[in-house]
Amino acid sequence: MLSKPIQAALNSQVQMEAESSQAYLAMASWAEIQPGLDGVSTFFYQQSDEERIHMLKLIRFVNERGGFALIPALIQPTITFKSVKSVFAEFLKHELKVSESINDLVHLSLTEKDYATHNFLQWYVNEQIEEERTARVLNDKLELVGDDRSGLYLFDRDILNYRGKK
Ligand code: OFO
Repeated sequence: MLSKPIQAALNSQVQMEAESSQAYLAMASWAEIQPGLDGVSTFFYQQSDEERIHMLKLIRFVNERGGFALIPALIQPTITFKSVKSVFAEFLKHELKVSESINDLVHLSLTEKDYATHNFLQWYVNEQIEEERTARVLNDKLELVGDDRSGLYLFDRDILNYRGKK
C-alpha cells in the first residue's frame, strides 16, 4: 500500500511526464514546419512517445500498489521557438528538472521506508542518466555547428544516431 505522501509525489511525477510528452510534441510540430528539420522533428516525436511511456509506467505502478493514479489536465506548452539551439537548450533544462524531481522521489521513498517504490524508481534514475547525456551531447554538437548551415544540415541528418542505446 502506498503512503499518502508517496502517492501524491508519484501523481506529481505522472503530471511531469505528461507535461514532458506535451512539451516535446510541441517541439516536434514546430520543427516539422521548418524547412529541412525532419530529423529534429522525428527525434522529438519519438521523445514525446517515450515520455508517454514513462507516464504510463507510473500510472500502472500507482494503481497496482493500491493507490489511485490521477490523470492530469493538459497545459499548453511552449509552441514556438526562435531557433533549433533554443529548442535543445530547453530540452536539456527540462530533463535536468525531471532528474531533480526523480531524485526527490527517491529520497522520499527512503524516508517513507517504501522499498518497493525505491526499487521501481531505479529504472527512472537510469533513464535520466541517459536522457541528460543525450541532451548534453546534442547541445554540444549545436555549439560546434554555430551558424554554419551545412553543419545544421548534418546535425539534422544524423540526430537519430545520437540517441544513445535505446
Ligand atoms: Fe521522462 O524522462 Fe525525459 O523527461
